[in-house]
Amino acid sequence: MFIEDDGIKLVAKLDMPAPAEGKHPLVIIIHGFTGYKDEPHLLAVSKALNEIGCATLRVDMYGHGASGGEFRNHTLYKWVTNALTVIDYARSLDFVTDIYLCGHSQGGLTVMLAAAMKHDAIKGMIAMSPAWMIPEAARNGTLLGESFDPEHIPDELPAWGGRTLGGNYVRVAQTIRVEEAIDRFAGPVLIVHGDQDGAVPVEYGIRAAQRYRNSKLVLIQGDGHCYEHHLDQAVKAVRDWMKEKV
Ligand code: FER
Repeated sequence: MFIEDDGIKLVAKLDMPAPAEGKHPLVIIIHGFTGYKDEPHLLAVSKALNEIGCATLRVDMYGHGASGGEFRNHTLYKWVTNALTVIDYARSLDFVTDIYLCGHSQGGLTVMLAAAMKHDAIKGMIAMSPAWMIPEAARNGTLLGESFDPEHIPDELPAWGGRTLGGNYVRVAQTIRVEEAIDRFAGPVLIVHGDQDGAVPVEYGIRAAQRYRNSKLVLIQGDGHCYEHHLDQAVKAVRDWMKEKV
């Protein structure tokens, strides 16, 4: 199925808990940069949440997976407005009680920003390896392992896997102040981060957990960006945290 955001089709998958009857909390799950909704770590989180009575809604964001838009044209503003649209879609479903957000990496940054904007509609948030260094790195000219002049941003940057990213991605990212967003969300937050993450340094997970007013931090020892080694531990952290809420 898809959710339409101003003419862009966002492909999404809604998974219900068993039994499906009655009302349930819903967790919106958002992938990272170059990711998609069916990545193994997202499927594992989704399944675990279904098992404890939560519905899940995994969404391909602008320019990613099967959704509309070109990768090179995606920006954090587009992802954030996508997230706001998906939240409104979730609010329109009559089986939904509380809405939670869960995002991985750039999706983690996206849910941090969206939770701040819609804090009255979001019960809680899970940020997995949240890539909230992106705005700072864009201001410093050090994104994607490349250096550039942050005052003279190239029109195109090489991204992972032979992809090309438009310079407007950087221009948008430079304007975002994540600390302000953190301070605008007072609900419960779970941060999960592998301490060997090579894409997003674990210090960012630690600093986010310190700054959120109501947070829990789970560090996964010896694990990387997508929980390649201890996915079971990352999933357990999400399940245990969520189980206390439902
Ligand atoms: C970067 C490092 C990490 C970056 C993006 C990420 C755009 C995001 C990772 C992810 O979402 O998995 O330099 O630049």
